[in-house]
Amino acid sequence: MQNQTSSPLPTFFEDSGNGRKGIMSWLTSTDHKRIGLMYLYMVLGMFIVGVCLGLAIRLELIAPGKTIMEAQTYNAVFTLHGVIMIFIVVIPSIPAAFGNIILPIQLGAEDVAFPRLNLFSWYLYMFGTFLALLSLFTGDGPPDTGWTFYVPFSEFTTTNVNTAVAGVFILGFSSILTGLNFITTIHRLRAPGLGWKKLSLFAWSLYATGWIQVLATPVLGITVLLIMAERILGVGLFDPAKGGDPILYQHLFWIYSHPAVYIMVLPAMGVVSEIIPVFARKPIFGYKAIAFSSLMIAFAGSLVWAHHMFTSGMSDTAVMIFSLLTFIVAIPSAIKVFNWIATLYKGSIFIEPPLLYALGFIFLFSIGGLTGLVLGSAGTDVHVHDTYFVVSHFHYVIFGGTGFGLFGAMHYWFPKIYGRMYNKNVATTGWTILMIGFNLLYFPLFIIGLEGMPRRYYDYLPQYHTGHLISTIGSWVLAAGLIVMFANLYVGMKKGKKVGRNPWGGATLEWFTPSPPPLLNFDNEPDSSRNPYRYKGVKRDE
Ligand code: HEM
Ligand SMILES: [Cu+2]
Repeated sequence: MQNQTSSPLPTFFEDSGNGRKGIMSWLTSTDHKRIGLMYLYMVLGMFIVGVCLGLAIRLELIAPGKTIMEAQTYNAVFTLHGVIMIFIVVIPSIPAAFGNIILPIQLGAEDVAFPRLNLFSWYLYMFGTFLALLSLFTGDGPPDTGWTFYVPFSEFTTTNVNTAVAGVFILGFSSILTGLNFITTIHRLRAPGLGWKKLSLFAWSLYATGWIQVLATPVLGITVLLIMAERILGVGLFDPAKGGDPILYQHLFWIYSHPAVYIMVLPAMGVVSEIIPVFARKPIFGYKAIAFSSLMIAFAGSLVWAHHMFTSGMSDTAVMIFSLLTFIVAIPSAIKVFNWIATLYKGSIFIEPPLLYALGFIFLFSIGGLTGLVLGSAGTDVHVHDTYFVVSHFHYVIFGGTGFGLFGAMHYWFPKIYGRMYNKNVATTGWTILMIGFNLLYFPLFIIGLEGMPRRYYDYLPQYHTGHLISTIGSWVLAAGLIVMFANLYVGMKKGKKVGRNPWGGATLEWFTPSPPPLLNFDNEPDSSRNPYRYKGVKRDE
């Protein structure tokens, strides 16, 4: 991975800053770029595991009755798929990987505020992942509760819930510390002249995300500890048989897990806000509105958790209030979408793979967001709650949203990180296959969901067969798209054409340093007082 650059300084691949060589130079590195890459590779590796589990679920559902696995195995497979995708893949994906790699450079800083804590967070992440995977092979077999660990079932299932929730607890710590590190970095390490109004929108999105990570994640940590207290010590908190309250569990769980969807999606929105103006060659429309809407989403998103509980038997007043509040979160999300479209309007658009992913995000996330209103409206939610409509909705939001945001970030910052360019035609082909596969896979699920197909079921009535069949075929198309995308990036990393500092003509600070950047990020003082979205005079060097 060595590269020449126009700079006399060695790249961060060549100079680890700790005097060590080989794998140890990575495992002991406090360089934010190396830590970010270690997150990225782990996240992508675990993503592939999660995708294989998803493909297994789809294969089982290709026809009614048993196809490839037993019912109990099925329960374990969808639980693991959910746990891996949510806690190990999507939550750390953009912030821990690209936040780490890009944020300090965009701020004109040499590293994050607490580099050693940053490395420690990565080890916590590895340890939490290890525990979650360990739950597969120890005790009474893998957990079968679904990623939500709902009580009272999670209290008396004999499967290995304890190890899995211990893993989630540790993963939570990693996320909190990363959030804390980013908040401090943004407050303290901005280069002179880089005021809040010159902050990149990606940095704004990480700032808003950081606050959710710090404030909401502890609630999840305590909640899963309480599950363990109940399972191991027999304390009666949630189990009605012991005088506990299962609805209390649902409240505590969703007080974290709804804001967590914004931990997942805000950074992706930040990526999209970076990509759109660069490829439209136009200053971002509504900079302040986009920055402020991130904070508004973080705030308002913390008040809507009980929209997951409309059918749980809570009071009608609570149902109405949470339904209303949910509609309010739609406003800042829509503000962003309108501003992106307005940025594209009359721009001199050049279509390249990062832009395709950003457009894919807008398209898929809008479908996910609008169907979210169907779920947020208490009247309609009662009919589709716990059906495949929900499964489709959240895949459009988290996979179509965060997943495509992550792929967009990979294609956008790839030349910066490796100093090379992947094959753009193959990247476009991969994107096209992914878009077709994605919609084939998930759109039919809206329809069978509306018709009443419940989620988390192993078997189904024959009337749902066509929808399931199309969806399973779609999962193969999607997998093919992923293979094309990953293979292309891998080849590009090894053999791609070398690029200079600024292959897209971006105006945020990372584009003014060599590709790959040197250890301390810059070879000469960057102009940190420049407007990050002003493209006049910014040359695109190919
Ligand atoms: C090839 C890709 C994927 C396929 C084929 C797939 C398929 C599925 C299927 C069939 C279910 C089971 C629904 C049920 O019975 O309730 C499911 C659940 C789920 N998926 Fe995926 N999925 C994929 C990717 C993703 C991604 C990228 C994410 C996260 C961003 C994700 C997150 C989840 C979650 C959280 C659940 C819920 C698990 C639970 O009910 O406990 N999936 N997926
Ligand atoms: Cu929610």
